[in-house]
Amino acid sequence: MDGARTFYVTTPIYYVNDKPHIGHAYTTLACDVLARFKRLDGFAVKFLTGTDEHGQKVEKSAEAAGLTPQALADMNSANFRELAQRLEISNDDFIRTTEPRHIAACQALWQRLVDNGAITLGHYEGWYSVRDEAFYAEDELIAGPQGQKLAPTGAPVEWVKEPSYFFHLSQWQEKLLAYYEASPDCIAPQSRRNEVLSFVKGGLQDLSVSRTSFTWGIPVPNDPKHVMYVWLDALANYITAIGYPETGGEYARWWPADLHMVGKDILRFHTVYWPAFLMAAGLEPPRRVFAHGWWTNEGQKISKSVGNVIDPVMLIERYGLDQVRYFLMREVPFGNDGDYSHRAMVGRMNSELANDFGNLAQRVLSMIGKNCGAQVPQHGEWTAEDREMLGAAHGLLETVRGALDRQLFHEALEAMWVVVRAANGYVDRQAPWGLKKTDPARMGTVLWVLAETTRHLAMLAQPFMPGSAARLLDQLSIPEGERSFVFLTPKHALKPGVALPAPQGVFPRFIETEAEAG
Ligand code: ME8
Repeated sequence: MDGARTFYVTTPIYYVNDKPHIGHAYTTLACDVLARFKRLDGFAVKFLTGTDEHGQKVEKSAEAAGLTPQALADMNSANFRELAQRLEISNDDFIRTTEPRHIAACQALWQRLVDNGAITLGHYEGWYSVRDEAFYAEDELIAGPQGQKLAPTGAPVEWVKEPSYFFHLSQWQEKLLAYYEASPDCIAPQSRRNEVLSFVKGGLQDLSVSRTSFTWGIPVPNDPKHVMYVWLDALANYITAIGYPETGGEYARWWPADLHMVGKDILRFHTVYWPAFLMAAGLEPPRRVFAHGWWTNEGQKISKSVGNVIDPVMLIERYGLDQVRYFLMREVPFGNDGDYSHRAMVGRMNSELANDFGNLAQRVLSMIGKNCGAQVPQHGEWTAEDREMLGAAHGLLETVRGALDRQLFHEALEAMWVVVRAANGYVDRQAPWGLKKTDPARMGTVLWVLAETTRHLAMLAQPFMPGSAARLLDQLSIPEGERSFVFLTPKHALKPGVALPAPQGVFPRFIETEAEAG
């Protein structure tokens, strides 16, 4: 793949104080769809995920659980790795911030920032939220129900007073604004970009980047009483994984990252702090950060105290992996908040997967099985309607590519379902079952058009629903080596006469039990 265009995509690294939930699954899945799409589209891809293991939050959770921070990190990091496997995530690396490679990279980055005069020793006095692992200014705080001060996220805050190293963020305002200006696509969606711009235009304060009141972190080089601020440590994972402090080889190949996918709550860290750290170290800022929205559960905010946390493994067991992958990517315009509900899940699963796509494939493949000797049929001249159907299928790659380059997963899927619905309409109008006796040659042409349309749909479904798409492609006898998108051309269309295996349904319906329907 040398010389191929590259695509480097990252998930946030997840805090090990918590079990994986739907939010983690969502971010990782979105990156997986992009990584798979780009690989099939001829890119060399690096897809990174992992766990964020240092900081006061993890230290406190470990204490509460009666474990050492390392033991807690080992246990929960394994849970995240396992979730990635359950979701069939195609990540190329899994980074842990307690790994020696990361500690070395972080310390090198720190040293570079010190050498460049971007970090100096001072004294911090101000508000800190352990839950958010973030510092807040007095005027950002809100009043809690008992009048207590809270972070704008609702998290508790405490007053911190200790010696600290500072990163001179205040000096980066103009350069950050110039970076946003020069790369209009570096923050998406647009509303998030506006949020960041107005935050930076409002002025930036220097950032405390070390702590002395606890020890679970990466020691500051030459001053081990201090551990690095967990966000400086965490953000650096994106360059550790490509070999920093080496800046040739792998680093040069992948950096700047094409996309950091994040949730809306961690936008500021990725679009203000991170590019400033990088520029101060003489490195390039990322190409793009996309902030997605948050899920609620049956209309309610998800929270541990309410007890409505959604376990992605439970969803997979109940509805099926590809059904869950499809739902999460289709239900909500990517970037917006969205609501998970059993009804919505079953609705998508039964109407769009089982009825629309599943039925199309099943009808076409079983008619071919019964009436065409279980072989790809011969086709004759195209009618205008045939051409229109095939044209819609051929146009799909470009539409889906355009949508995914803007991370609009829902638009990509909607474009595919426009073709699914058009194909179902075409079957109904052409009624190939009636042609068997009257015009078998025409029946062959109609079924060929439908099978070729199904091939396009199944190929493009691969990034979203890898298992189901593979089963469909198997049923169309598409060899494994002919499933990348260069094969989505008329030249590589289905060859008449190729034997097809017995068709099998790919998208089962969800049957409600009485209790569930109740
Ligand atoms: O923030 N819906 O880790 P994290 C959608 N370690 N997304 C949700 C969600 C929900 N209900 N709840 C959480 C961290 N998320 C840091 C990242 S990166 C250098 C360091 C998302 O485990 C949230 O938006 O708290 C975030 O993107 C992700 O889960 C990880 O959260």
